[in-house]
Amino acid sequence: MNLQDIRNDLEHRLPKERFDHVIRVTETAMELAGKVGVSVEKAEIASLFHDYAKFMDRKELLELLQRDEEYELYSQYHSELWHAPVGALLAKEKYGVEDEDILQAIRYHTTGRAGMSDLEKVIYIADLIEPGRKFPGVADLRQRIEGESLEDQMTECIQHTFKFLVHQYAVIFPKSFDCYNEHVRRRKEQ
Ligand code: DGI
Ligand code: FE
Ligand code: FE
Repeated sequence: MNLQDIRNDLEHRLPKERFDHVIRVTETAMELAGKVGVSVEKAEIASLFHDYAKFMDRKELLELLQRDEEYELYSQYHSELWHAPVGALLAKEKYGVEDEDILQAIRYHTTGRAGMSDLEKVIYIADLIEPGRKFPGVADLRQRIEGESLEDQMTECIQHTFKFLVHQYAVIFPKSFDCYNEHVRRRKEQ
């Protein structure tokens, strides 16, 4: 697979700001992957694709989502979540990405899930903390996870997402709960 083709495609599909986010996520994920012993090459591919479908309109996303195994589940939740499974679908169908770990990392980059692989965690964390993120508390989050294990970093990140979602009365995707519970349980058992 020629990664330059994907970059060119992304540059045309996404507004500049979003394209720049994808590049920063890719750099952040590759650096983190190198530190924690995850394939840097897989981290690069998964992050390039993670927001591939972010700027498709709702109707187009819904049409593609109908072909997804988890259509019933996703269709009951906010359309903001749909770009993740649709991104995985397009990576597979348009670019022939077959690696299940990469596809899952794209699919679960927004919500997380229980039993995430290390690659999935790397993408989730990089997406949240890439240097261009400006949300309140991000500086503190970056500081708290610095030098921690991948598991502990993921725990802090999923907790942060929950605080954010609850604060805005968002309806939370069930797999996000599974992810949160798994990490908090592990933390308590330590
Ligand atoms: O695509 P990005 O903006 O880079 O980031 P993302 O894919 O992690 O998140 C996209 C949005 O989805 C973000 O505003 C937070 C929101 N989100 C994440 N999990 C949930 C959620 N929204 C709802 N309603 N429920 C969730 O469980
Ligand atoms: Fe996203
Ligand atoms: Fe993103």
